Amino acid sequence: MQILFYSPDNKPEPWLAALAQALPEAGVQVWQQGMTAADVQPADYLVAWQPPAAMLAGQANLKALFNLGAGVDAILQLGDALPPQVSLVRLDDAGMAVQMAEYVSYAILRHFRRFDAFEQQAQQQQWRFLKPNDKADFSVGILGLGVLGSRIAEAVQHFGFPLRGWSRSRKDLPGIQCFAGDAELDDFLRGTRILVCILPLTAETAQILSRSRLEMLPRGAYLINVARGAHLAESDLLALIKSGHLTGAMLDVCRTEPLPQQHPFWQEPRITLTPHIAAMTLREESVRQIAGKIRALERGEPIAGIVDRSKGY
Ligand code: NDP
Ligand code: OXD
Repeated sequence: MQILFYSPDNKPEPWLAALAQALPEAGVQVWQQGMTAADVQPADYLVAWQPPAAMLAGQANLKALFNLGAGVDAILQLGDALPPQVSLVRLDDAGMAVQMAEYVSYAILRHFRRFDAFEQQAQQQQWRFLKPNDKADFSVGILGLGVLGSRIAEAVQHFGFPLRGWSRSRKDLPGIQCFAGDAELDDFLRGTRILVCILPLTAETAQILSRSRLEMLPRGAYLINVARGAHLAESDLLALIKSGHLTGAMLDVCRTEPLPQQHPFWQEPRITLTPHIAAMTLREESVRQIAGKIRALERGEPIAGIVDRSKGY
């Protein structure tokens, strides 16, 4: 069995060691920029994050492409370069869900408990009481109730926030007011004080956080985007914060990453930025999951996590 590996950070060695340990029977070749089909052995499986189309050239024996992340938007942009008979497999939690739950819980509590305001006071050496917020006024709404969104919901539920979630198909989750489909999005937004976006980036969800949608949130709402930068109309967010409709945002993802130095987000103190670290790919867990799935495929068994390309996730 032959695996072709690619990671844009150009540090394949620890991945090669992990793959060799988990799948000693496999030969693994690293794909590098500039390689042509003639440089590459025919592979059965690709394991990659943000692979360029050139990596797929001439790979006629390919059975599956394992994405080293949950979001497959970058791979689907390759279009026809990824033949339809090749299964595209996303990481299925692999240690990301608990990280996502930690990040979003922190962001919610930091805002709800007014730690963001206390941080600013401390910078000015101010020891001043601020009136606590009332949890009943802080309904948390989660856009996306998949692998990561449902784990966020489970974590947030423990703190007693009123909780609502939105997905494409209808869910029935205890303690969560569930909304489904475009027809119920407006109602979902109107009752959401803290909005969490954990949707995949698809043709339907791109730019979903636009001015008209964010204006449906009640005045004083707060945004947490841990999905993709292209979900958000960035200038609309800034305008709504400046107008006071939104109190602020915590963003782990931006349209251009790294965020350019001149981007106005850096100058807006009500926006908290992190560099796409909400849930990182964990090497050991990911390789263990991928190795298990490759073995299952080799035995002719079905696996979880195959992307439905017609839906885009
Ligand atoms: P899943 O595929 O498991 O879940 C996606 C959820 O979004 C599902 O509930 C799905 O509905 C819902 N959804 C998709 N399209 C629509 C739509 N048009 N209308 C309504 N609901 C929709 O994905 P994950 O939870 O694993 O990951 C979500 C995203 O998080 C990834 O695609 C990635 O972009 C991002 N991510 C960010 C990371 C970071 O560090 N910032 C790390 C990892 C992931 P249904 O259940 O009905 O199918
Ligand atoms: C992912 C990510 O999609 O890290 O896994 O953003």
